[in-house]
Amino acid sequence: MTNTHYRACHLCEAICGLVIETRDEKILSIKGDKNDPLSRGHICPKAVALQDIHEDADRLRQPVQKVTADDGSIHWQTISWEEALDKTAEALVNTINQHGVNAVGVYAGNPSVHNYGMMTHQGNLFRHIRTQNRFSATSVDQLPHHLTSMWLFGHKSLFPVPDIDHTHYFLMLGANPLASNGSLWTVPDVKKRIKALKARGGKLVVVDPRRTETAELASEHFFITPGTDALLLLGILNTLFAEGLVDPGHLAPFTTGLSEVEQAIAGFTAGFAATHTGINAEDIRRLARELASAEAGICYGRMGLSTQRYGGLCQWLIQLINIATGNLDKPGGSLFATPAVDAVATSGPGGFNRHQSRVRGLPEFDRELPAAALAEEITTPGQGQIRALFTAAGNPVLSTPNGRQLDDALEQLDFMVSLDPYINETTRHADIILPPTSPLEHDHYDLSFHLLAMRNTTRYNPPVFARPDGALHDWEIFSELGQRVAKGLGQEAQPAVPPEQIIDMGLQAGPWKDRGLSLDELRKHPSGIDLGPLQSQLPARLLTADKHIRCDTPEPLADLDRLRADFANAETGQLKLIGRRHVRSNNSWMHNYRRLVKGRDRCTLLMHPQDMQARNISDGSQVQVSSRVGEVAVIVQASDEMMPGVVSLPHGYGHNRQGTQTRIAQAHAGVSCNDLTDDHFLDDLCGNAAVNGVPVEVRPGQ
Ligand SMILES: Nc1nc2c(c(=O)[nH]1)N[C@H]1C(S)=C(S)[C@@H](COP(=O)(O)OP(=O)(O)OC[C@H]3O[C@@H](n4cnc5c(=O)[nH]c(N)nc54)[C@H](O)[C@@H]3O)O[C@H]1N2
Ligand SMILES: Nc1nc2c(c(=O)[nH]1)N[C@H]1C(S)=C(S)[C@@H](COP(=O)(O)OP(=O)(O)OC[C@H]3O[C@@H](n4cnc5c(=O)[nH]c(N)nc54)[C@H](O)[C@@H]3O)O[C@H]1N2
Ligand code: SF4
Ligand SMILES: [Mo]
Repeated sequence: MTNTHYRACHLCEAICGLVIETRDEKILSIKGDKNDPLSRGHICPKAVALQDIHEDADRLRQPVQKVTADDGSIHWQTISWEEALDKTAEALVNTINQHGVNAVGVYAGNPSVHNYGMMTHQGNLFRHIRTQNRFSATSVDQLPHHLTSMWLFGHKSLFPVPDIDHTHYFLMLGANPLASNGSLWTVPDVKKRIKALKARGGKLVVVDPRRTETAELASEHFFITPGTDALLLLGILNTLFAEGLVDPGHLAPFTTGLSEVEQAIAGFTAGFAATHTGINAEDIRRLARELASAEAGICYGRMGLSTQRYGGLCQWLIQLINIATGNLDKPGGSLFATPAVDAVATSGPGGFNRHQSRVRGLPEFDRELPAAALAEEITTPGQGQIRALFTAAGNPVLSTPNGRQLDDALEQLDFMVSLDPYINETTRHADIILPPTSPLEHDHYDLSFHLLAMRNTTRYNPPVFARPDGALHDWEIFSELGQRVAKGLGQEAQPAVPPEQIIDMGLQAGPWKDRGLSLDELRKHPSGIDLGPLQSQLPARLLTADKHIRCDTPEPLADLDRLRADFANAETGQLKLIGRRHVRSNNSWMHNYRRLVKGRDRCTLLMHPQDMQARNISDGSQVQVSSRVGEVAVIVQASDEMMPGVVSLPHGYGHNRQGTQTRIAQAHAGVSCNDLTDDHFLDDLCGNAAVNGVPVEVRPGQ
């Protein structure tokens, strides 16, 4: 019998609604759900990968344990869940008893936020391991946004969301939604929305060192020297002040500190920005004027700004510009979403620098340390050294700076366990791998992404397939381990309330409870329920103590000194490496699906012909790319999409390592960009990795 299932795609932040047809255990088709009020039928080529993930022969279905033979050879032995959970808990408890809680390290990766059971239940385990050595992909990603939101709006997850459907002017920096489908901005079908913006006479301006797919669609594109965006944003803000264009509008009664900011940034003129960014001063002033005079406008920046040397300053300045132009909390500007289950209401506001990493003294954020410090915390002896590591849904060997160093460090651990469906570059170092059910075997609710969505909607999906006998969901694995570790440590375990019950309670207590929302109600609307466009809601939504926005944040203001000093003696002429995303790929783990990897090699170095000529490099040849920490050999592709002086390499490749079991990925191995990125090249303000703007050299291959 043919069945029709409605299901969100969980692979990226666009959370597209899908219609999946099945017959018995077979998937017949995966299509976009036209009735989904958010995605309106949109999908990208990755949606079909849900079937490939589900059916992948390399995906583990049973826990495995590493067995090393006398001759040193390694094989993975299937073990029962009971044994795997008991052994894992025992190793964690022993480590804690012998060396203290900080001897256990934890790394949580990106899919954790796309899988709501992991979010609701990781605390069931982690509350018993109160280690300071917690790490996640946040510090290779959106850390500056959390800090900005905490500083300005009183909560780490109150993110202003660009209201693209109603805006007239969009200044977009360091983001490529045509490839990424949007980030910290859930915006399915972004291409159509950009076209609509232009069709109604609006303007999209893209600032990016590469003329990206999004830039091609823009009304105007500016190349910018990587890592100089803070100067551009300061030049814009400075112009707004200098030309009397600052008008916070309805924010004025509860916004303070703008005049202190005005004084602090006085030297950072458009002229100063022009000398370093590559954008001329008059253009910078024009951008400021256009944004200020637009009926409603947006300033938004993403990975290219978040993961560079001044990510914290950049994200803070972006919000100051939105505030100063009166575009925050305004339809057509950037607004806060009102999710039906409001994770903001039920989570702590976040904290910063309350403790520091042991070896390098890097600041904590929200009880997590920068991922760039993970390797040294494993390899540096002393009290608090990490001896056992728990990774969940992460591949830090390919995702964090100086990945080779981490790759080596993981071998030094006494014990490692990974909650992951694959034996990949990271999990190959584990002693035990605990594979969860396939995504289609568990239910789904977007706990994170409704908070970031450009329209308020809500949707719940039951599982598409029943889980195989004995298989465990991610949340159950956390729960089971939590119980065992608690017992071993003589603590009380948390009861395992299924995630859907938590959602049901959240819906009934949430901001839309008057609409009668509950899990039962959502089950009646499989394509989701539309709750309408984003609404203006300040100052009520602010979580600052006095419901004010204080713009003169001490930390970023102090960081201006670093910026000033760095650019007073900035080196020029050095090639800079930036990243690149492609719509058929996703971070490090979607290269094992034939339909997605087919076609030409995507792990190539893009370089401007001028830079190639200067180095005697010919198109399509192999080149050596080197940085302070490493070197890779890769095929170069001549491209006038690149700003001269800038080269681009995607991340998430480098699959040709011994002992991994991802056969298709190995055949499309590529090289890891993070073998070049530097664990000491950070945004010193936040501790976030600067994977963009890394100084490199490129020379012809041997
Ligand atoms: N140079 C450079 N580095 C980057 C970036 C960049 O732009 N440039 N981007 C950064 C960003 S934005 C991010 S988010 C990080 C990502 O960094 P990570 O989160 O560390 O890496 P992923 O590649 O997302 O790996 C996800 C892992 O989760 C597993 N997995 C997938 N689904 C599930 C599931 O449902 N349950 C469990 N338990 N496991 C699952 C996969 O098998 C894989 O091992 O990379 C960062 N690194
Ligand atoms: N297809 C696909 N989709 C994805 C992902 C994926 O890997 N593949 N990953 C998902 C994840 S985890 C995330 S966080 C999002 C990221 O979403 P986005 O941030 O939209 O994605 P990126 O393609 O990394 O865009 C960053 C842009 O910044 C530019 N850039 C680099 N350095 C600089 C700089 O110094 N200044 C400026 N102005 N620009 C710079 C790059 O050229 C690039 O175009 O995408 C998500 N969606
Ligand atoms: S854009 Fe593609 S990967 Fe992202 S949610 Fe939609 S279908 Fe999935
Ligand atoms: Mo990310």
